[in-house]
Parts: sequence; C-alpha cells; structure tokens
Amino acid sequence: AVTYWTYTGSVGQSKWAEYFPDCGGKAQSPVDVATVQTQYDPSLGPLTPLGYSQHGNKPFSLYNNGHTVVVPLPGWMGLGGLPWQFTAVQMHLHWGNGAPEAGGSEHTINGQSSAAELHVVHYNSELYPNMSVAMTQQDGLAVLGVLIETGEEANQAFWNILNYLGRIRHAGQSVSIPAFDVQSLLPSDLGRYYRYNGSLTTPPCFQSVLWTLFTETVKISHTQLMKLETVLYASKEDADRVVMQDNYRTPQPLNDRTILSSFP
Ligand code: B30
Ligand code: ZN
Repeated sequence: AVTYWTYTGSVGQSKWAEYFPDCGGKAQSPVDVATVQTQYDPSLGPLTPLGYSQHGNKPFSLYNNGHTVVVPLPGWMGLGGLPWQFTAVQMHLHWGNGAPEAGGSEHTINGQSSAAELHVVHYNSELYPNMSVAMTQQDGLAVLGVLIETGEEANQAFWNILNYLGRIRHAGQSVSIPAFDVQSLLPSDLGRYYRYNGSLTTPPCFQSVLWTLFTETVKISHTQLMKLETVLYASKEDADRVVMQDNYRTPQPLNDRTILSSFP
C-alpha cells in the first residue's frame, strides 16, 4: 500500500483508485459543467462569507504541502447561506504549466479549462467537531471553487500570497505572511454559481463535499501565474527538483448527478 500520491507517474491520478478506493466512486470531483444540462434552482441564494475580511492582527501562514500551497484560515471565518453553518479551514490553489493555451483548473465549463483554480475549504461545524471527522461524512464539507484566468492587469489581492512563494520552495516549508482580506480573492458576484455534490479532488477523494463553483472568474496577470511555478513538489532533502505544476485532477464522470445553477 502507498500513502503518498502524485499527479503523474507510477502513483499518478490513473492509479489513485487502486490505493484510495473512494477515488473510484460514483460522485467524484472535479467535473465538467455542461451548462445546457444544469438545472436552475430558485432556492439557491447568495453565499455569504462570514468574517473573511476580519483578519485581526495575527499573521497567516503559507505552507507547501507537497501538492499545493495552502493558507490555513482562522476558525472565526465561515460561510453562510447553506443549510448548515460551515467553518473555514484552509484555502489552496491548483494550476497548470503557464503555457497560454494549457489548462490548470480542475473544474471545466463546457469543456473549457481556466488557468488556475482557488479552493476555499470549510467543514460543517454544526454537525461535526473538526475537519478530520467532517471529511469522512457525506454532508461534512463545503468548498468554494473560483476559476482563475489571465488578464492584462495584476490582481493586487493575489500578491498577498504570490509574493511569498520564494520562501516555501520546498515541500514541508512554511512562512508567516501578513494577514489580508480573504474576500478580496473572490469574485464580486457571489450570487451566481453552480452547485453539486462531489468529493475531495485529491486522495483520499472522500465524497463529502458540497461544491460551489462561481460563474464569475477572477483575473491575474501572466506574470502572477508564472510565480506559482516558483514552488517545487520535493522537500529540501530530496534530490529531484520537479517544479510544482499541473497539480489538477481531470474531470470525473458526472454519473447520475445533476448540477444545479443559482440563476435561470
Ligand atoms: S479539494 O479542495 O477538494 N482540492 C483536502 C481538502 C480539500 C481538497 C482536497 C483535500 C484535505 O483536507 N485532504 C486531507 C488532508 N491532507 C493533508 C494535507 O493538507 O496535505 C491529507 C493528504 O493529502 O494526504 Cu495532502
Ligand atoms: Zn483543491
């Protein structure tokens, strides 16, 4: 048995299900959103980030976990507008190789990839005591997915993360960064989104996630996108120097699921 995994190679995504059985389940993420097949659900109201802008005086940390770069979030941040109260846990990114035509997002819309994708992970704190317990439960997690495209202008909010990647080049490294307004990373329209039940997009692929994918994308500059490739998959002790890129899973079968939309 293996407990580690990668995106390509001998323990790459085509092998995940051999070692992590849930990765072969019927409700996996990400998915392609075929917009003509989505179904409008008028009960889906706008989501409300709670305390995202209230960062206090404590710095955040930024961590290279060997598959992505993660910012753990303070426990007072949460998400309203869902059937339960959710508490924020962390946010992280998925990206490609910086080539203009190449993808990098996990979710796709009508078969189209975006350059990168931001995930803000929350757990159901009304029903479960912590993230570890919640991620094994079918109604345990809520993840916000934000598609990131490249544009002409730099996105000032993203510098709050990208400026510090040089300090966490190796897996296992972390750095303290100034706290910032997490809501500034999100699109301005939080009322238009797709909703479906899916999974963690990485092993152990537990089918515990209520996914929200915003229709509005956020834009960063190409220079900013390239900054993500400052980071390596390997730890400092490791001989190989593989650049962290293409850390996204390809879309999984929708099977009998319906993707809902919050707008007609
Ligand atoms: S995602 O948003 O679906 N990409 C986890 C959370 C969100 C997503 C994927 C995974 C998660 O919490 N996984 C379990 C924790 N990890 C530890 C970690 O932070 O680094 C265990 C693991 O994967 O083996 Cu790597
Ligand atoms: Zn993710």
